[in-house]
Amino acid sequence: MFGFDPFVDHNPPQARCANVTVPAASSCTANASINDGSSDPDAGDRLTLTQSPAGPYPLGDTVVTLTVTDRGCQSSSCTATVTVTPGTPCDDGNACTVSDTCQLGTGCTGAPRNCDDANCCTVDSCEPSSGCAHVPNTEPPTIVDQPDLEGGGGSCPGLWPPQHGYVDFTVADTGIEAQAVCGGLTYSFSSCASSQAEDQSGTADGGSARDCVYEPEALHLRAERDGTCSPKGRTYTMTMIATDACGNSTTSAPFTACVWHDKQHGPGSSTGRIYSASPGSNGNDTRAGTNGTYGTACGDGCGLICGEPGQVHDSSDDDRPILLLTVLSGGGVRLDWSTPGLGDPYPPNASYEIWRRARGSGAYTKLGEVPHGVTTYVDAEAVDGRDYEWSVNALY
Ligand SMILES: [Ca+2]
Ligand SMILES: [Ca+2]
Ligand SMILES: [Ca+2]
Ligand SMILES: [Ca+2]
Repeated sequence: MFGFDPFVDHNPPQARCANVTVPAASSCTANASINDGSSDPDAGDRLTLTQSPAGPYPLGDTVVTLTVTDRGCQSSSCTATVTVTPGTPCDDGNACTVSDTCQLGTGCTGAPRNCDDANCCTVDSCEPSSGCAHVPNTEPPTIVDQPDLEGGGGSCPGLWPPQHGYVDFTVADTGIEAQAVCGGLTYSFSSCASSQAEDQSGTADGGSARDCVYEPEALHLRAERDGTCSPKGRTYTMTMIATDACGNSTTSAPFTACVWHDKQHGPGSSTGRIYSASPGSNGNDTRAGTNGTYGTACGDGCGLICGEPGQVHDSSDDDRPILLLTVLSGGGVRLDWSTPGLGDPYPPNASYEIWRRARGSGAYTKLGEVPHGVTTYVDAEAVDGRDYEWSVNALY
């Protein structure tokens, strides 16, 4: 039952070391033994080997001491260098680096990941935890040259004469220009609004519909206005859209074109470019496309939007009286008159007679008089749906 070991320790062990070079493991460290045949002269002795520092060892050189201890607790030691070499593939835990290897000084590192998906319409980035990310590029185009129809440099482009014909415009006529990161820009007409009604019965808008029509690449404006809105002309207000290769779009600033109210006295050349219009048919002449939107009354005409009210006549007509007709919601028509070139009221001390006739019927009928200083009159007897002409005479 009892074992007996006759061993007697006579001699200390003999430690023997050698430098070793080992490649790094994927952890970028390595275990290594510097023992080079350490021994003990005593037959039957057993040796315990201890390295300090213990492994695993980092990249590069580490000086290590080997201590050899025998059964009698006698020991000896020696010193050698452990060299752990770089270059082993590893994983740095960063999805934004690739081809990670163990490298002296920096440990496990790799080259930056290229997240460019060759698609301009995505914004590319990298998250260390998840890798490449691609989110839509939503930056809209920048309009660097807003559209307009002014052409000649004036402030109020006009359509003339007002005989119900269309003036047709292309995208190029507007001069619109935009910039976008991904390019691929296209331009289209996107809205058209008339300041006046589309087809107001009993006035000079011709009984025609589709006065203000747009297609993606074309705009069609009818040279027409409501004559009873004098001195206000008609204003068409448009917008365009610039769209880039990614589908991002920007709407332009609004731009205008006008139709003078006065068929006999057209716009002056100083007010802006004049687009000549061919006579059109009231009913049959229409254009394809999306119909625009329309006002319900006279709206703000050229005189108010495109310049001063006096611009509704050219400069040679500044002494012509202006007669403004307003259809009253409760019935009847209100007349307002002025002589902007000569001062109001004019002539000095004048009073006024108001006359009316059925349109083109010959004789006028006097409706009434107003004293000096009054420049307005309500014709309560005018019947909705009929065409009339009024005359205001100065008495002095
Ligand atoms: Ca021994
Ligand atoms: Ca990596
Ligand atoms: Ca991209
Ligand atoms: Ca019309």
